[in-house]
Amino acid sequence: MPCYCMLLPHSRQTLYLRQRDSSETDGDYKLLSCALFLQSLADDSCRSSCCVLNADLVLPTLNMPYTITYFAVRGRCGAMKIMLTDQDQEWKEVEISFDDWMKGDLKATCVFGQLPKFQDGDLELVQSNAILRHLGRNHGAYGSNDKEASQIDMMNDGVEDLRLKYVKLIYQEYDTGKDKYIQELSDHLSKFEAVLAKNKAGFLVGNKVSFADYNLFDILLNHQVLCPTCLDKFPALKAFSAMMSARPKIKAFLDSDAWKKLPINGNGKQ
Ligand code: 6SG
Repeated sequence: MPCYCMLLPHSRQTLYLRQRDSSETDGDYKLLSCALFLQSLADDSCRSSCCVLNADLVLPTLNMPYTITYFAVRGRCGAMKIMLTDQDQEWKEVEISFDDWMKGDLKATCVFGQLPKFQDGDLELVQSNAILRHLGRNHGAYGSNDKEASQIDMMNDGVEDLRLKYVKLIYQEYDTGKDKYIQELSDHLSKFEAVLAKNKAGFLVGNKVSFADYNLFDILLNHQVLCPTCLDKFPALKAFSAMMSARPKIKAFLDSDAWKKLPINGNGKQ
C-alpha cells in the first residue's frame, strides 16, 4: 500500500504523495489524504512504505495549532502574529489579564518570568525573538543559506535594539522623552534605510521574506503611530512598509478586529 501523505513536524507542511483526483476540492483532498495517512499508521502492513512512521512526532501537529499566551496588547506578539498570518498558519490565543498575571502562578512557570509564551506541540518557548526564529525555521523564512541566516540574525538584532528603545520610551519616559526620541529616531531608521536601499528584492536580506522583515514591519507600524511623518525621509523604508502592508493576508489581518482591538502597549501610550 502506498504512503498517502506525510506531515513534516518541523516545517508543519503537509506533503501529499497521493494523486489528486480532478473531481476533489482542495479541502476534500487534504482531508481524505490525512484520513488515509492515519489509517496507514494503524496498519502494520503498510508501515514500511510510509515516509514518516513516528506517530508521536506526527500526530501532535495534526490537531495542535500553535498557541500564544500573552497580554491583550500587540506588544511583543505583533510581529509573530503578522508572520503566522502571512505564512498561512493558524494559532490559538490565551489572553492573560494583568490582574491574573499579578497573581504570579503563570509567571512562576515561565523560564524568565515573562510573557509571551509560545507552544508548538510539546515545545514551549519564551523570548519573542527566539519564537520568531523558530517560526523562521519552520516556515522557510530564515534566508536561503547559512550566510543569509546570519545576516537575518544581524538585522533582527538591529530591530531588537530599536524595540528596546521604543519600549523604554513608552513605559518609562513617554511624557518627558518623546521629543528627544523622535529627534533621534531618524538616525536609527537611516541604518535600515541604507540596507533596504541596497536590496532590489525589497527585503532586508536575500530575495524572500524573513522573520526579521516581519519584525521590522511591526516596529515601523508602531513608529508610524508615534510619529506619522517618521518615514517621509526614507523612500526605501516607505516602499518596504507599503509592500508588506499590501501582502494580501497581512492586509486582511491588519484590517481585522483581532488586530485592531488590541492596544499597541500595556499602559495606554503609543
Ligand atoms: C512585558 O518584556 O505587554 N514581557 C513583558 N511583563 C510582565 O512581570 N525579552 C522578552 C521577550 O522578548 C521580553 C518580554 C517582555 O519576550 S511585554 C512581561 O512579561 C512581567 O515582567 C510588554 C507588555 N507590558 C504590559 C505590562 C507589563 C508591565 C506593565 C504592563 C505586569 C504585567 C501586567 C501588568 C503589570 Fe504589566
